[in-house]
Amino acid sequence: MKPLHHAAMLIGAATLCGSPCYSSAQQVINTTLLSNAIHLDSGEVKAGNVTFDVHNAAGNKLVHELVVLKTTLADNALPVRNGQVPEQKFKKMGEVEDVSPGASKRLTIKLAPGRYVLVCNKPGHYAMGMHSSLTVTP
Ligand SMILES: [Cu+2]
Repeated sequence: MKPLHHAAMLIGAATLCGSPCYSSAQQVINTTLLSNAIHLDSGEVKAGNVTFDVHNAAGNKLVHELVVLKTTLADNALPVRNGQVPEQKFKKMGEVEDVSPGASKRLTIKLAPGRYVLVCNKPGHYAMGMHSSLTVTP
């Protein structure tokens, strides 16, 4: 009885060994879409798989999105044409389209070290302040 109990304890400990045990572990950024901002709970992550847990909490009850662009430009300094950031001018890493008011969607992408900008590219929304920057460290 006693050795069995011991084995169970070891398995339990192994199961508890989650993300901090491996450097390649999943990193989650809680991303909140607001009418005039995009809030990240962390503006810096390590290179590897990054999951954006995107929640639309905007008070304007509009559908929003999250587009991840690789650029060294400041998040408030992107070019705008007809109310939108010309995504084709950047390396687009991924996006979450059409997040309904109050809803959440997830996006997991692999990011190399560098600087990224996140925007909502619904017409006019970038200019309203829906952008944020993210730094990925080696
Ligand atoms: Cu938006």
